[in-house]
Amino acid sequence: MLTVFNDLHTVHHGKVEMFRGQLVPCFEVPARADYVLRELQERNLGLIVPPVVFDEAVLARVHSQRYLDFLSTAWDEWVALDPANVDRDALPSYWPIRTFRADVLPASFPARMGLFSYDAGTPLTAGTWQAARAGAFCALTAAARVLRGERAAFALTRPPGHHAGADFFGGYCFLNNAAIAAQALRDAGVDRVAVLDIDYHHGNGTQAIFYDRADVQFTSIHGDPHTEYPYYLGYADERGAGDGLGFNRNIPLPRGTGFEKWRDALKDALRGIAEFKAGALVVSLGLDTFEGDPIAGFTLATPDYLRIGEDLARAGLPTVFVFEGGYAVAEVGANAVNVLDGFMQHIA
Ligand code: Q9C
Ligand code: ZN
Repeated sequence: MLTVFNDLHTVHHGKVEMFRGQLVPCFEVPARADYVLRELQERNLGLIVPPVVFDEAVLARVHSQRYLDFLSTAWDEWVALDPANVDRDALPSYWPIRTFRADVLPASFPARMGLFSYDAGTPLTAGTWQAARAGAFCALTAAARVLRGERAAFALTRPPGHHAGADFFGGYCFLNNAAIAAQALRDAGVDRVAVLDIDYHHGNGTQAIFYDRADVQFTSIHGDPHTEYPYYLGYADERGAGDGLGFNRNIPLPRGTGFEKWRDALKDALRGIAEFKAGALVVSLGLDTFEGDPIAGFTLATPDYLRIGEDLARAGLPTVFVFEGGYAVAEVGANAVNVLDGFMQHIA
C-alpha cells in the first residue's frame, strides 16, 4: 500500500503530560511512527513517499482561522513568556468551562492555551506546528492519490488527529488529519464520505466537526466513555444534529472487550457504511485496541489486525488510512502493518 510518511514527525516530541497530579513521560512518542515505518519497509508493503506541500488555506476547511493562527505562533509566544520555557513543554492550566466566555480572545497566552484545548495531557512543543502541518499534508497527499485512482493510501504521521476539533487540541492531537482528508475528498467531488474511527478512544474531534452534516458520515467503535477517555462524548445516543441527524454512529464497548465482540461491532459499523453508499472511506487507524496497550482496555491480539484489514477491504471503497493512537510502541508497527497487509491481500 502506498504510504505517505511525515519525516518531520520527530520535531514534535513532548516530554511530559499531566496525569493524576503528576507530570509523567509522554506516551505519544516519535518511536511509534518509526516502528511502523520499519515494519512497512521490512515487509515490503509498497512505496513510501513524502507529503506534497499544500496551501495552508486548506486547513481552514476544517479548522477555525483563529485556532490556526494560535497554533502557528504558540511556541514563540510560550518562549516569549519566559526564555527558560524553551526547555519546557507548554501545557494549559485554565479553561473557560460553563459560564465563562469563549468568544473573547484573551491577550494572555496561557489564557488562549486553555481556550483552545480541553486537557492537560497534550504538550505543545517547539516543533508541534511544523509536525502537525506536515502531517495534515500527508493526509491530503494520501487523499489526492486515492482520488487519482489508488485503491488505498496510508498517511503515516504523528501527532495524531482525531481528538482535535475545529478550534481545539487535546488527546495528543492538534490538527484533525482524518477530517482534513475527508473534507478534501468532498471538495474534490466525492458526494458522500464515510469516516470510520477504530482507535480505542472516541474520535470526539471528528464527530464534532461533521456532527450537523449529512455528506460525511462518522462511525466510531471505542471504549465506553462512562469510564474511558475522552469521557464527555462518544455515547450511543449521539446520532447527529439538524441535517446530520442519522449520520453519526457511536458503538461504545466496555473496557475488557475482546476481538470477537469487537469484530461484531466492526461488521455492524460496516453495514451502516454500506447503507450510506459512500464514495470513499477514511479510516482513523488507532492501534490502542491492542491487549498490550499501556493506556487502553481492549484485548485485541496482533493477528486480529489482519482480519480487520480484510474486513475493511470488503467494504470495497477507495480508502485513506490515517495513523492515530497506539502506545505499545514495540508492537505498534506489526499491528498497524497487519491491518494494511490484510487489506491489500484481500483486494489482490
Ligand atoms: N495517562 C489517542 O489515542 N490520556 N489519544 C489518557 C493516560 C489521553 C489518546 C491518560 C489519551 C489520549 C490519539
Ligand atoms: Zn486512542
